[in-house]
Amino acid sequence: MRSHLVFWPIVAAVCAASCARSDERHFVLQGQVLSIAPNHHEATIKHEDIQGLMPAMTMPYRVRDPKLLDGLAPGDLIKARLVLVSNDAYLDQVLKTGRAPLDQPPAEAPAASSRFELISPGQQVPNVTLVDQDGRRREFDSFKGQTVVLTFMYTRCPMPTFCPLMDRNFAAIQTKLKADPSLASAPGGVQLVSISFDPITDTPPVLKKHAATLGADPKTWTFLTGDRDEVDKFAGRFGVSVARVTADARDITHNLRTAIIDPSGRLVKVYTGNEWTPDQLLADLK
Ligand SMILES: [Cu+2]
Repeated sequence: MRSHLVFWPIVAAVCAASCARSDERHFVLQGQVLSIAPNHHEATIKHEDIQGLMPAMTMPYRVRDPKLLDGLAPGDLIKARLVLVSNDAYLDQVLKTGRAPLDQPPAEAPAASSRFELISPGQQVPNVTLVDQDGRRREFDSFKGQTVVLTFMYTRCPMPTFCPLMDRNFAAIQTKLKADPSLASAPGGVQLVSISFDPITDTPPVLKKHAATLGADPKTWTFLTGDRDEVDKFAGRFGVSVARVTADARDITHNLRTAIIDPSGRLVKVYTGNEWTPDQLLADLK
């Protein structure tokens, strides 16, 4: 996967030919349907490289029109148009091109979530030594005394509905915290923590720049990374599954988890995926 800076010109070339609206980007997705959500709003697709966007990976894709997934079943091969807008991504023009037997998942590479024991609400979150956006060593335990809202991300994530959405949600939470003194005065205050599971790219200077781009106030919102295996292990205990399936260590397939941790360091709640909103999380904080 290339950085945004590198793939923008490619995208611009693709868009010049095909973009209906200036803020839309279109890509060709080809792959195999692994599963379809019962409401037909989402399908998990194992897809080939998406030229100019991301390497081959398996992940869920939404459709705006559930009828597009009618008649499809796991195993079907499809070709579709992937539409990216500034804060959304969805498939349209879904075409079935064939069928193939489903691969069994490789037994030697279980998902991180099954390799690490999940922490349950009420349990103590384990400590881990990380490094912050200023390059300082940071124990996760040092956030004790504050209510922590924690998420996992990486800065090169190309899907607007994944990591960039977590960033936008955290930015919205930061704004609302500042506007609502009752929240800011919660015991110890509220600390936002974003941990990158891509330490190869997300060095402290990269995280610092990313934080500045998002308008993150270093007093309220900390960016961390660390040893890759340590981060995977820590993230895995919240249910984050990170897979690096290709030879290029920077290619990452992952899911999303966001957690609230109380000032004593106990897990309060874990949000799955990208379905939660800043308002829901703030209501839970209260
Ligand atoms: Cu991501």
